[in-house]
Amino acid sequence: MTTGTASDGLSISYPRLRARLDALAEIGAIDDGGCARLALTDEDRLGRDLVVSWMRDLGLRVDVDEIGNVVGTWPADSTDAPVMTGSHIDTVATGGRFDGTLGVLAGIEVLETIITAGVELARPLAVAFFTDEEGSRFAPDMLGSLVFAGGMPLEDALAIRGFDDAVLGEELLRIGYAGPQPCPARPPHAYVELHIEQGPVLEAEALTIGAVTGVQGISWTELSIAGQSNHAGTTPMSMRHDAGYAAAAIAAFVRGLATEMGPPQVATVGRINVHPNLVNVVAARATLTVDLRNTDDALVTESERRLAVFCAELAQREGVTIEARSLARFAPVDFDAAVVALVEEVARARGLSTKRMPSGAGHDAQMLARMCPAGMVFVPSVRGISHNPAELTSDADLEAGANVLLHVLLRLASAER
Ligand code: HGY
Ligand code: MN
Ligand code: MN
Repeated sequence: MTTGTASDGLSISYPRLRARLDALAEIGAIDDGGCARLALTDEDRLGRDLVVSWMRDLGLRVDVDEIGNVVGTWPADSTDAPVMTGSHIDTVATGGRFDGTLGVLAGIEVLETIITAGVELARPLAVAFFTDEEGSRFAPDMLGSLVFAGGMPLEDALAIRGFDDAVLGEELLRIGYAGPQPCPARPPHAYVELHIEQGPVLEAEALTIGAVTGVQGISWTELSIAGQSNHAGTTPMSMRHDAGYAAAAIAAFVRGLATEMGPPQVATVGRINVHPNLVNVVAARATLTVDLRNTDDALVTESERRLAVFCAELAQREGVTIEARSLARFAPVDFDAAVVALVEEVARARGLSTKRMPSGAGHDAQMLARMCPAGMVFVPSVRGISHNPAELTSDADLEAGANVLLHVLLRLASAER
């Protein structure tokens, strides 16, 4: 049996972690080494089945809740609130192999290391993967952890219709992951998530570990534009009600708005669909999504207001109608100061360079922060690239991050308080 102090020398097995990362990446594999496992698709089901098999092989108690979140707990018969880690295994359609999966598989690796070493802890441990973190098929993002934390009623989440018109609850049943565990869940004792930074900061400053202080505010809006289809050759410009032009004007506007507001404001039009989408037809309709983010919630609200004013003027000028539907709106979140300090302390004790920093991306940890002390550990992204098959983090950084997670969890699970 290993006690808390003797476990200071513990390290994860990187080859075992890497083998699981690569095995999971085979599911939904796309060109250039990327992954496509959109939430609740068959690829997501196969990925879930594989990760659950690893949890069961480790002897964890595996619980599936009503929104499909999966939690593996050790000891299997424990009833106390666990120290939890985890993330997500769903991906965007052009994803990499580390976004989300690193947090889940490093969590399994940490538990395997602790169980194998026979470490006795004051608290149980748990590793989770949450449903539909990406929000790319069913908005909003971080949906499963939002329901887990009580931020959205289960029935509202199950009724969500995806961008592909599928109904979330039906897809959850179809893939066999509508579980019995009630939502919202009982709060864990604490939650710490390991994740790739997905941005350029750590690499640019040649740092290894990010002690994440929180997550910036997020606003997603879907805009539906209705104009009038007409002949591209015969219709004078003054007579057009061009939904395609209006969509493009909005995309240009939000780019200009973010540039004018300056960092950390960002704005993205990631989806644009026009109808009938033909070379010689002035578009009758267009739908697009606008993603606005800032660490300052007042500035997120200001950017939403500026967008609404622009759309009203554009609709009037172009003789189109523009309807807005909010898909996601999350205020910035601050992580628990003691958890942030613990991440920093453990990283420094392991001789790793570290920096306190906010997250530009949304994460399940921001929802767990509603129910318990939460924090995150970042490792660098090569060239700051993510949501792209070229997503990459070095083996050394992956291993360093997983070992920081190991020792942060050991400290949280050993502490009596
Ligand atoms: O949208 C996000 O920031 C996350 O990738 N779901
Ligand atoms: Mn992620
Ligand atoms: Mn992502």
